[in-house]
Amino acid sequence: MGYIVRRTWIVGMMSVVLGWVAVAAAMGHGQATDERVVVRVEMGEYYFQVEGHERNEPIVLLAGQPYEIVFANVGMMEHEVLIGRDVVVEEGIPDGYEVNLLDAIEVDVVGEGWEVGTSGFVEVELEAGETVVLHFTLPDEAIGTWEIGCFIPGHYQAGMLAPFVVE
Ligand SMILES: [Cu+2]
Repeated sequence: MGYIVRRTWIVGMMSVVLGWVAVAAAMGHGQATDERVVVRVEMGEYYFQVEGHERNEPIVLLAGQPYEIVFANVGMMEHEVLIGRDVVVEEGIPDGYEVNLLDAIEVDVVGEGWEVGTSGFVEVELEAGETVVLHFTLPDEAIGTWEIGCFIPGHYQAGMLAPFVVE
């Protein structure tokens, strides 16, 4: 397989997720649609970039909207994707987030003729040239400003991060 998914399994988290989904479905969303919206995020040295936007510009998603997020490493080096808040610093080096946005959300990893559903999704690692496709819907509880970052040593410090906004 072309990438590694690191996950933690949290007992009881599924009921929380199902609760969020029920609330999101009941409330409805002004701009969200039932159609899965495709967003391609390219990664390189040292940036995240959505088509039609500048490098490391904020990435904005809607709560309640089903998404297909395509992460494509178009760079020359390995990169990783984490989305969260509160950077963890280990011995002076940034090393991930205290809180991870997708940790309590059902995420389907799609590709190569197979599909995996998981919760407790923390991180994607992509070698140069690799792509991964994720399906997920963010709940209203996710509304706010997060950050997407790469914590391969030196990359975050080189500026490989961007605001990740859920509206
Ligand atoms: Cu990187």
